[in-house]
Amino acid sequence: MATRSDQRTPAGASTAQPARQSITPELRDWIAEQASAGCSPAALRQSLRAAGWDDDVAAQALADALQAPTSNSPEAHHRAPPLAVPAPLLADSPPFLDAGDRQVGVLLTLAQPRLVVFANLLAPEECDALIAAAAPRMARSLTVATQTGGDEINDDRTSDGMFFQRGESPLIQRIEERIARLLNWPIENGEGLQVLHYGPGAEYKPHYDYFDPAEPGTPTIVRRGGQRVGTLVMYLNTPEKGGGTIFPDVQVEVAPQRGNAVFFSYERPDPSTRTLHGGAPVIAGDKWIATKWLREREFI
Ligand code: PD2
Ligand code: ZN
Repeated sequence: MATRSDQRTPAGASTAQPARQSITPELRDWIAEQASAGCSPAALRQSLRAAGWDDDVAAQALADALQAPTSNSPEAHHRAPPLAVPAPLLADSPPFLDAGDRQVGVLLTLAQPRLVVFANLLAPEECDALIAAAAPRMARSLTVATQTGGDEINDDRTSDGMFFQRGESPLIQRIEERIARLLNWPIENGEGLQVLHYGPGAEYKPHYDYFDPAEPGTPTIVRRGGQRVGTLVMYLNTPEKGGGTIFPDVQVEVAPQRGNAVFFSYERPDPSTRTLHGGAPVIAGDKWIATKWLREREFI
């Protein structure tokens, strides 16, 4: 039987099964992937039984998955249940949040899209140290090529950038721990921090950060950690003019100020989240940011 190297057992099944088993989107996706890799329904049913699934549930899951679109398909995302997303603890409207080693200010919150502007997430020295560590490694920014799942130069993004490895230095590790605490999201689910530099006139045209389910490269991309479900853009300097982060659907513009950050989450890969956003052109001076994208699952 053909199995994917990173997922050898039916998703959702474990040795300790709950009394009532339910057919999760992960299980449906796993079945669809195995079937498209050439595995017969009978062999799949046997695998599910061996993994502890009740035979009736296995049969229903097979019938379901082999006729319904998967949760990554464009037809599916309207009816797919919302994904869990990172979420700062804002229920009692605190002016500051405890991010472990730092109190972070809450300047603005919006419900739809779910958006929060933070103050003093990074100390000025941390911003300077990030820029200094990133500067020698900058190259013309690439974006994920949704046709193939690889990287490509994109004319919509006229900035230079680089990625740090997760935890690659004590500074990066400390900032990542702070972000994980602030956003209530496992550190392992974060992509490596990306630093971008925009010169005068440079911009990042409006886009969504999730991977479009209609693009052919998306299944390859989301194999590593699932969908993106949240974005944190941290401002490492204060441009003289321009360079705000814009949200055209709700006509919001966040002013880039050193140490501050804007966070937004998206519970499905769909424009209904109103998370269309862009980096407005820098009018004078330059702009440095560090972006942390958060995935559904561990990003290896
Ligand atoms: O530079 C920004 O403000 C910006 C705008 C849109 C950054 C990103 N997207 C990003 O890093 O995804
Ligand atoms: Zn973006």
